[in-house]
Amino acid sequence: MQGMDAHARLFIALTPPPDVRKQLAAARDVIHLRVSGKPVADSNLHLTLAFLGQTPRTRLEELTQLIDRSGFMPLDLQLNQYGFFTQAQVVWLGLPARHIALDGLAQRLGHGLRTAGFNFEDRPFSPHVTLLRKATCPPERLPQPVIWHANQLSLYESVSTPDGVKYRVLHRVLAGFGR
Ligand code: 2AM
Repeated sequence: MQGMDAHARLFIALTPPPDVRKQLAAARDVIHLRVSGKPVADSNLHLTLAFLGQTPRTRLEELTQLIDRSGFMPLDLQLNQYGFFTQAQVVWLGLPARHIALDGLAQRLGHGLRTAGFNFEDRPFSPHVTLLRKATCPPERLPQPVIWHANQLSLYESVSTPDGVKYRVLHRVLAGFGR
């Protein structure tokens, strides 16, 4: 397409339904009362399963098929673990323990991406929702846990705009409706 970059910065993530998005935003705001940092916009809240980075747009169709065939089923997540990535200066909300079905989904996606030859960075999976960027310290007190019945898996493009980064859903699959 004319004027459009041949590559897109992509990642695959769980998209919260509106009620969970509200709870995540509320948790972020409670933390932000005590910790300075840049709040992640409501519309950008997500849980990343696989990060691809710069990817040729010519491979988008292949990626949507891979996501459709990932065997995504609903996941019940209880997010009540707050943390701080010191180097990235990120305050996050995540799970208190390993979640077998979530880990399995991330593994299947990673395996599919590697097998198809995508430029997939194979870091240990550390499921989290980033709430604050450029944060200075970990949160002191924990707000209410967030219960997330996850039923939407999305392919996102990260787009830089004058108003900051925006995450655009390019493709979505609802749990149990993949191919
Ligand atoms: P973060 O929220 O902890 O920064 C879009 O940038 C999403 O991809 C974010 O969830 C971000 O994690 C994640 N991300 C960015 N770079 C990554 C990398 N190299 N490996 C894994 N995830 C990454």
